[in-house]
Amino acid sequence: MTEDNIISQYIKAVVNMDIEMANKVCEDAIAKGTHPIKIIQEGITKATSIISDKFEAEEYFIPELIMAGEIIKTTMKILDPLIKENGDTNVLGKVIIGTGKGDLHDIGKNIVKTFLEAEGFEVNDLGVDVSSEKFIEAIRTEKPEILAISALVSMTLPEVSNLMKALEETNLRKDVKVIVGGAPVTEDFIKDIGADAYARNAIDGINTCLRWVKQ
Ligand code: B12
Repeated sequence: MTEDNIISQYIKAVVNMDIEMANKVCEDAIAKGTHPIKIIQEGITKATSIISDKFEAEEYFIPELIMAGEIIKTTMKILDPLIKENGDTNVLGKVIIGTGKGDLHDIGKNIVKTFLEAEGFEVNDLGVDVSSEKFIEAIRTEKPEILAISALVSMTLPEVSNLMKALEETNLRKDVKVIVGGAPVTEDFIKDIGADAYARNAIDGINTCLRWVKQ
């Protein structure tokens, strides 16, 4: 079976909520030499986009979103160690990462974290539904080079904007580069709130972070 066929089978298994098949196909893909990042970029991304369309079309509901989240988490348990294994061991800089207030999505954030660690960043993950106060406290005490925020639901965007204001008010803004990612985030939003960068996906985000620390 070709690599593209294996990825298609993975997508089909996730969309059909077949966790056993998804795990089996993922393990087969790895055994046949498929790069873990290809499974994320082509498999997970496409599967979640199909599930999202079905959710919007009211073919799928919350239980399917929850199940899809669980399936992807088990895939990431297989892929995580493989990505880190091939990673860099020099510490490039420190990143504070978290999902913004009001948002419980963490799959994308966790992928970004894995990639950052694989590249050699030290990452402190504050988790999900992180308040501005918690982000500010972590920046004050840990002095990271980069603040990475994930926002998947539109209602979290005003919270990210409030966080940027709080960074200015506490005089910490000049000390950190801020990158924001997640489906509802746009370049215009980033400009409006005065963050430094937007990332379409994890690879894009990691490349920006690498550019910053290697400048
Ligand atoms: C799985 C899922 C869930 C799971 C989450 C499980 C988990 N542990 O994360 C559960 C069931 C909990 C869930 C709940 C809800 N969800 Co939901 N969910 C999804 C779904 C289908 C997939 C998200 C996902 O994991 N994608 C896979 C990852 C790999 O992609 P990603 O998150 O986009 O991350 C990539 C990039 O965006 C980027 N990235 C992301 N963050 C960051 C951060 C940085 C710094 C960088 C550099 C890059 C980066 O890199 C990642 C890897 O490439 C999306 C659909 C979608 N298209 O996103 C809806 C979606 C996000 N959910 C949605 C909704 C509405 C909800 C609920 C409100 C439903 C409800 N009525 O209760 C709740 C919200 C609860 C809350 N307060 O957060 C909407 C949001 C609409 C909006 N714009 O506001 C979406 C878009 C579905 C839809 N089409 O309507 N959901």
